[in-house]
Amino acid sequence: MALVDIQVPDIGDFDEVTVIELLVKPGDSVKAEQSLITVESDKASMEIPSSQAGVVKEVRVKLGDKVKQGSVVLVLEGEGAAAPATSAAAPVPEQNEASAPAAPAPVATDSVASAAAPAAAGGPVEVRVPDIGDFKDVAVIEVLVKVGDTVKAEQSLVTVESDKASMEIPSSVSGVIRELKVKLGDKINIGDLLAILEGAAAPGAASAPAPAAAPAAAAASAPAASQASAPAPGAAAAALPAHQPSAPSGQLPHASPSVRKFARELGVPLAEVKGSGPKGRITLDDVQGFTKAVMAGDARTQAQAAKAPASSGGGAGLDLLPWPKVDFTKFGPVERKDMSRIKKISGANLHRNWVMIPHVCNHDDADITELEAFRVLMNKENEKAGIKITMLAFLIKASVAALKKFPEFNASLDGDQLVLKQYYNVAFAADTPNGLVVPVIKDADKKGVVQISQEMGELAKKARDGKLGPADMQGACFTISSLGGIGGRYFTPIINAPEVAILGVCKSSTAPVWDGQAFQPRLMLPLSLSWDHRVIDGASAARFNAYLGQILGDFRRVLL
Ligand code: CAO
Repeated sequence: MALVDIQVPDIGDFDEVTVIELLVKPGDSVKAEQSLITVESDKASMEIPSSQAGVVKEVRVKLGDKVKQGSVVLVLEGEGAAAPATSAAAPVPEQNEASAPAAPAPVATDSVASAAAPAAAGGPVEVRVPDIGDFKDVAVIEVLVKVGDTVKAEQSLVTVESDKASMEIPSSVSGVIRELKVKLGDKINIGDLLAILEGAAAPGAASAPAPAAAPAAAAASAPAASQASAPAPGAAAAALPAHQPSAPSGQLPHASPSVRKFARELGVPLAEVKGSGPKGRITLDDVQGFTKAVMAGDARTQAQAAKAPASSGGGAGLDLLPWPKVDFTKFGPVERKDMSRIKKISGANLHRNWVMIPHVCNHDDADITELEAFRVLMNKENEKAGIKITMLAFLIKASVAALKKFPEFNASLDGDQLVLKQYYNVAFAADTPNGLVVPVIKDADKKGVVQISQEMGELAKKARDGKLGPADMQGACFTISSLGGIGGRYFTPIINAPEVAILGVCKSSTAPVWDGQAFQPRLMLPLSLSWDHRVIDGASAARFNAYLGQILGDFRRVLL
């Protein structure tokens, strides 16, 4: 197998950039397009991917190194067709072109600064997105200024991010922001209007050719963040932080695209994470450390701790007491164990959902005497087929009928809008040795109870074996958490945001039920429905539960 030098591809107008993260080490197998290192200039960071698959033999750069187009990043023992070893001086070979970041070549600061419509001195000036290389439809992930702010030329206005790179877009002129034309989550392209400034001098950069190199001093012009780091569009509800963003820290969250993405997945507000990297850059470890602290109940981060005391009663923060710190060894022997990855992630999500959604829970009982008898009979008749029809499969089918009748339960909140889904994907909580996971039965409305039982069995096995992929756990409209096989009477399940309701089910038991003349022994299934009171009213929830009970009491109603 040939050894191949993987070089820094064409990174546009950047002259030299600093290596801020090494994402692989010798011995690692990498895929084509997998990111190898993260580099950073004053205004942009980007990941440099591998041009081909192979095994890393030698990493030729270290943290803090300056690299430029043609610098050798690492030596790879390539898979498949051998590629000639290349030197930095040779023209970038074809296979290395593929290693240009998916959104390559953010342009240098100075050429960025030239994108303002010239205007009379002091009059309104339009600041537009400059030439940002091959970036298209990049998402605004931070808005760094607000209307009324006075900005200097070169001061960053927004941060945008693609898969592999993030960069700040500075103002081309100084002045006061009169109108902001972009908001978080907007997708922007070259030429789009960012802001209108007034009191602005005619842009100097427009009249003079931009110097070639990005001045190092521009870093000093990065403004204090005026907003906490915010979740990406689409992930809006899912990625909201577990606790309220704190007051501005006065520090722009400084992190590479992969760290930002990781933080968004966990719902970690970057503005509240203290960076331990060079120049206060936030690393993956910092994000993990923050999550651990939140999990341990130490939700008052440095930034929050600096806020007004609890007695201020502003209502914005939770103003909780710090988590008690106890030396348990004083009372007896203890063992410390790291939380599993699943527990850490699901814990952070559950905490956010619990804190942010106004939950209300209704309890009811469904008479499943006939349904259980039918299920047992079906399983007996189909013993040979090897598929066990479960009560949970009937519950999924019954839930679909209820979701159809009460569409606001099959919805998500997006700002002031309700997104009403016209598909019926139902998730179920599955207990695994490593923690709770929530696989999804897709299009449950189009499937019969037998097929649902079969798919559930397969998904539950995958869950226990730790083999569920992201696709298995995405797209749910509604979740059922069944503790029926274990026990208990009722509980209050936490809504799986951005869904708006969840059904908890406990163990059925035979109870005396009055039929108008006498008590009859009936098999009763306890139902606990938690719902988001921002979307659902109490009366609807009671109707939903009652309807569910009617269906479970007589499944023929599903046909109506
Ligand atoms: N009442 C009485 N018995 C019930 C029941 C109910 N509501 N639901 C299931 N059972 C019985 C089943 O009939 C089965 O009995 P048999 O073996 O005699 O047939 C037994 O309990 C075990 O059922 P199961 O667990 O195999 O199947 P399931 O469909 O009930 O559940 C799954 C599958 C994946 C949901 C379950 O294994 C699981 O992980 N449950 C835990 C979910 C959880 O942790 N929720 C909490 C989330 S909040 O922290």
